[in-house]
Amino acid sequence: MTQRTLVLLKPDAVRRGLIGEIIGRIERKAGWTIPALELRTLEQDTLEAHYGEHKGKPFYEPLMGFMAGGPVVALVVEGERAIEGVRQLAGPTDPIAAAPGSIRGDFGSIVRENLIHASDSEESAARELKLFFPSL
Ligand code: RTP
Ligand code: MG
Repeated sequence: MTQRTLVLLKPDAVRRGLIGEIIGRIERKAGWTIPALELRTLEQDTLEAHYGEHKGKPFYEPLMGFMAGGPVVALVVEGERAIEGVRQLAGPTDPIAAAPGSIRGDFGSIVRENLIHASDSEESAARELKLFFPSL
């Protein structure tokens, strides 16, 4: 089942020079491709639309500040079961709970600064792909 998913390398990943390391892991998955990729600083309205499900939670405002604090790399990953697959590469939200070998487990320690976002369902992927790459 070929899927497309929206991935963001968060500002901490870009700032720390981990773009190549993280994209390399995605590229090495057999048959997966990257049909679109862009470095950009996210506007407030894009961020609000993207993380709207978390509005009102205690971590929402600091998350917005963090995500707007530097450029991100937005990319589309396409391939066999890509939605579940990128979530597996990323590991769980809390980098300390994430297993070594996962992106968050290898490089993160702070819950907010967990390096990568990946769509969590087909519905989220459709919504997020339209938000970040409307012409694709
Ligand atoms: P994401 O949406 O970024 O792919 O991450 P996720 O599904 O693993 O986690 P989610 O629950 O959707 O949370 C979104 C992002 O908010 C930050 N966060 N901070 N307690 C906290 O301080 C806290 N909880 C979540 C993280 O950056 C998380 O990835
Ligand atoms: Mg999420």
